[in-house]
Amino acid sequence: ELQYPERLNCVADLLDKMCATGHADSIAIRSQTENWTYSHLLATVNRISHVLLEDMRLQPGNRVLLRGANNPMMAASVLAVIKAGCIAVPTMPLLRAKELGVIANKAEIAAALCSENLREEMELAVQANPILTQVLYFNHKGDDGLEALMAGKLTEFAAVDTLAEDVCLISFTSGTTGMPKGTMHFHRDVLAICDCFPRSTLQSAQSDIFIGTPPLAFTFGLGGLLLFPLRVGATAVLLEKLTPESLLKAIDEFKATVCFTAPTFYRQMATLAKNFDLSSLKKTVSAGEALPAATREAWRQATGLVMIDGIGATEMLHIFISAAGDEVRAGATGKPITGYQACIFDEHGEMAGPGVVGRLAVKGPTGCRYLADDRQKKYVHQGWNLTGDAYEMDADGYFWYRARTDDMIISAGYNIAGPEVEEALLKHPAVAECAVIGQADEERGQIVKAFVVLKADAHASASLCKEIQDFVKNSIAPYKYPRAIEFMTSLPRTETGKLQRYKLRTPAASSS
Ligand code: 3UK
Repeated sequence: ELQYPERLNCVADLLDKMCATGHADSIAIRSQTENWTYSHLLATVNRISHVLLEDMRLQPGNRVLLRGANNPMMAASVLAVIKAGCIAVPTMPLLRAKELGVIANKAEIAAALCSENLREEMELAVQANPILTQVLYFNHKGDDGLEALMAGKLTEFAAVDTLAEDVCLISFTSGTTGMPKGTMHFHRDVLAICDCFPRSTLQSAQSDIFIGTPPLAFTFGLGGLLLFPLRVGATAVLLEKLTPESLLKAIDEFKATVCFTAPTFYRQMATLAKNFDLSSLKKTVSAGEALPAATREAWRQATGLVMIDGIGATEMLHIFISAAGDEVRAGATGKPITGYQACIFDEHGEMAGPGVVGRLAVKGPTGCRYLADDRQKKYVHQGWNLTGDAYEMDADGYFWYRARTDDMIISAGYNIAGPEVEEALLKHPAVAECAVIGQADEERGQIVKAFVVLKADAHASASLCKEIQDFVKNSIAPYKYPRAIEFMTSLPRTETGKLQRYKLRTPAASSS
C-alpha cells in the first residue's frame, strides 16, 4: 500500500531529497555532450523555477507548454515547472504549429519553454494563437534565452508547497486515432509510478543506467528515462534522433543497463545486435504496442535477454500489466504489477472470468482524468479504467492481448484480431514489418487486409503474395489469412513507434 503525505511536491522528493541523502555527486543525466550530477541538475532546475516565477511571472497552477527533444535542458525544464507549482504540458518534438495551437487552447496555456532548434513551428503557433503570450527558448546561446535569464538566479529554490492531489502534469495521448486527448496527473501519481513498476518489476537500483527512445513528452519516456532513474539515484541517458543502430551503439558506449523502446525498434535492433557489445544490458522493456512472439524470440536469440513486455497508457500514466524474468509467459503481456488490479469486462459490462475476450479494465494508484469531461464517463466505470483494448485473462491470471477494441476485424461473422495475423506474417522470412486492418467488403462485411514491408533482399511479386498467404493459412486458422496484401516501403507510425492503422484504412473502409 503506497502512502504519501497530504502535502508534497514530487520534484522535491525526486531531486532535493536525493541530493540530501548522498546522491549529490552521482551522475543524474548524461547526453552525447553533457554529464550532470544530481547537484548540477538541482541547481539548474532551481534557476529555471526562479525564471518562471520572477521573469515570466507565472503563478502556481499555471500551465506551461514544453517543447524539446530528449536532452538535459528539456528534462530540467519539465522538473522546474513542476517544482514551481505549475503544471507541465510536454509536447512531442515533431508536432506542427497547428497541433501546438490545439494543445495550447485545449489546455489553456499562455507560457512555453521551447528548445531553440524547434523554434520555427513554435513561433508560427504563437502568431496564430493569441493565448500563447510568452515563450522562452533554451539550448540557446543568445542573451534573450532561458539560459541568459538563469545566469543571475540563485541555485537554491524551495519547492512550492503543493498538495499531493494537485495536478502537476497534463499529458496528451499520442493520438493513434489522430485526436489527442489531455490527461491530468497529480504529484502523488508521479511518485506512485516510480514506486510500482521500477521497484517491483524492474528492481531498479542506483547502479542502473537507463537509456531508450520514447520522448519525454510521452509518459513512457518521462517515466522510464527521467522519473524512474531519479527515484533510485540512478543515471538517465538522454539522446536525440535515435535509430535502432545508434541506440545499440549508445548502449555499448554508455554501458546502459535498462532499455526502453517499442517492439519495432527491438525487432530491428535484433538483426544488428551482433555488431555491438551489449553485455551491460540487464533489463529491456517493450511497450506502446503488442510485442509479437517473433520479436521476443529474435531479441532473446540476439542478446540472451528475456524481454519485459508491459502495457501502459497515457491515461494511467505508466505501465500496469507486465512480467519479468521467470514470470514471463511468452505471448501474454503479464499480470497486473504490484499496486494494480485488472479484470475483463464482457460485452454486457459484466466482469468476465478466464477465457473470455473482453475489454481490459484496470485500477490502481493512478487513474484517468481527462481534461474534457465527456470522455471521462466512457473511460472510468465504478473506479475501473477501461483502456479500449480487447484482452483475455487465463486461469493463472495472465493477461493476453488480442487487439484494440476498435481494431477487431469482423469478416463473414468471424471475429479476427489483427495482431494475431500480424504475428503470423512476421514469422515469414521475407517480412520485415506489417500491419493488418479490416477492409470493407460487400460480401463479407470486412476482409483481412495486410500491408507488408519486405526485407531488403525480398522482392514484391504475385507469387510472393500467394506464398505469404499460404504461409499464414498454415500457421493460424485459415479464415484469418489476409485476402488482400499490399506491399509498402514503410508503415505510418507516430513518434512513439505506434502504428497509425487509421491512416491505412481507406475512407470507405473506416465508415463501414
Ligand atoms: C497500447 C499496448 C499491447 C494499448 C504507454 C507504456 O502506450 C502507452 O500509452 P498510449 O496512451 O497508448 C496506450 C495504448 O497502447 N499498448 C501499449 N503498450 C502495449 N498494447 N501490448 C503492450 N505492451 O492499446 C494501450 O491502450 O500512447 C506505454 C507506458 C506509458 C504509456 N503512456
